[in-house]
Amino acid sequence: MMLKCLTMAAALFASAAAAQNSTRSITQGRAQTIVENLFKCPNPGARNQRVAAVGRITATDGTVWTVPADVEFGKQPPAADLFNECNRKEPKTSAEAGDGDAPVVTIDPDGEVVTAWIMSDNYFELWVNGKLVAIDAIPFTPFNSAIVKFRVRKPATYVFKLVDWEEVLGLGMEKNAGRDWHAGDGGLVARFSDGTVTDSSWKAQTFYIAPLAKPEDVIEKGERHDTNHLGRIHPHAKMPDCQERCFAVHYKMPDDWAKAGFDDSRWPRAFEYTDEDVGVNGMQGYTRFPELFEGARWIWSSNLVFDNLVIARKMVK
Ligand SMILES: [Ca+2]
Ligand SMILES: [Ca+2]
Ligand SMILES: [Ca+2]
Repeated sequence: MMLKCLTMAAALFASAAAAQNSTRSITQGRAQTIVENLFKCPNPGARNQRVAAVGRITATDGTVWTVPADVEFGKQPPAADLFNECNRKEPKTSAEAGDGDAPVVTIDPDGEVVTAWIMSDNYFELWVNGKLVAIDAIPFTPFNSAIVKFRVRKPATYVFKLVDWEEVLGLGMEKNAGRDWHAGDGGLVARFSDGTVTDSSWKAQTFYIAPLAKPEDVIEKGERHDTNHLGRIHPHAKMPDCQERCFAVHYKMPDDWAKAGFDDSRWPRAFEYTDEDVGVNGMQGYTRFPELFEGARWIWSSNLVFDNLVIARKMVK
């Protein structure tokens, strides 16, 4: 009897913990700015410059969230540039780009060296087996791309933390397409020299969803945080007109999300997107180098517009 009680208690505790992970936390309105701008572009001639601010907002359940995300930007040097107008690194071809003088980050001294070419809308961090390997050089815009090298033993787990940055903190909106209140969109494309490419074989989970007319627009199906009925890409995504009164839904990231041992088996698969879905005009860090990204697909969670903080994971053999 005692054993049975203990087993039941353990089962209850486990299900409570599982429920906790997928419990939504709801905020409404604009966050308070805590960092005015993470990044200042040293080239005034670079196009499409936006302020990369960070905010803080308290949810109805008392949880305090950092928006658009807690990031490591500035805590170590950024990744080497493939293309970066702010650093006037603008090679015209893959041959001219070379290897970008990227340093090799060692995870395993007896491992193989892997090179990665990465472009994200807007911000990425690359973690390999739980170790931070690369930080995007530009958190919001101009759009840039990176060359990253690391030494690792296989199998290894590649993990991206991805942020679709925002101008209206806490609400996932920006000035765009002639509108003051426009929901921006995300995207990641990467190819690795070991043959790994971003595609739907990756897992992708979303942790911050906005702007929403109502929190119920996020429908939970197991570990899916589904907003597909709102439209998944521009121009099909429905722009809510709630503006300052819009809601956001947040989920706590599991503590070990970057680690190889984290169980992502119940996470949704990554969704693939086309160049047109993402809108690659103006993304020369990608369009100039078709050879470097050959075979790689743009990926994100199921909603390219409303999902603003995404973790993408892939175990590589
Ligand atoms: Ca970037
Ligand atoms: Ca967005
Ligand atoms: Ca974006």
